Amino acid sequence: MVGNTGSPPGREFLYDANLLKELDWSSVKDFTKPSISNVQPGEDWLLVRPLKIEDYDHGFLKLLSQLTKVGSVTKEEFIRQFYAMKSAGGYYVTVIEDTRDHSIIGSSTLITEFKFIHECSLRARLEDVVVNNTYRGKQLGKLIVLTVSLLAKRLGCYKMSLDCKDNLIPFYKSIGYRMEPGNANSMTIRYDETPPATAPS
Ligand code: 16G
Repeated sequence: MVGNTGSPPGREFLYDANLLKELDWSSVKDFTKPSISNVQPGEDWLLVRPLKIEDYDHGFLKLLSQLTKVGSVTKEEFIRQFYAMKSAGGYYVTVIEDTRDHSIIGSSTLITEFKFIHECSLRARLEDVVVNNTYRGKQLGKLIVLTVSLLAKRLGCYKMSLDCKDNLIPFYKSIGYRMEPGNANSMTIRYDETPPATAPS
C-alpha cells in the first residue's frame, strides 16, 4: 500500500470530498429538469462522492463493465491502483451511491493534466462515464457528468474534453459539450489488440 494517508485503510476517499461542496451549478441549471445538483440530486437516497476502497465490494467494477471490458481485478490489485491514483494526484473518480444498499450506480472520472500552454494551465479529461441502466429517469448521467465538469472548472482547468461512442454525442451536446469546428477528431492507436495488416496511407 502506498503512502501514509492518515486514515484507516479503506475508510478514505480518493480525493478531498470537500471539493464537491459549493460547486456552482448556476451556469448549468437549464441542463436538468427538474433542477438537480450533486448536493440535491433529486432523491434522498442518492449520494455523489469520491470513490473509496469499499466500493470494490459494492459493484463498482460491475458497473464499469457496462461501459467496456474490465476483466478480472482482485481487491489487492484494486487497492494498489487506488493508491497509485491517489499518490499521483489528478484523478477524481466520482461515484453515485444508492445509500439504501450502498451500491454504486454511477461513475465518472475527471483527470487533470499539467500544461505549459495557456500560462501553465490545467487541462481536464472526462473518462469512464457509466450509469446503471436500470435507474432510468433520474438524470444520473447528467448528474455525474455535470458534477465532474463543474469540479474541473473549480480546479481551474481551461477546458475539458472527452471521446465517446457516436450515439452519445447528443447527450454530451445537451449538457454543453460541443464539437469544435475543425477540431472534432478523436484518434486512437490500440496496444491491446493486433494492428490491422496494412495501414492506410
Ligand atoms: C468511452 C469513454 C472512455 C472509456 C472508453 C472505454 C467517456 C466519456 N468515454 O470512450 O472514457 O475509457 O469508452 O472504451 O466515458 P475502450 O475499452 O474501447 O477503450
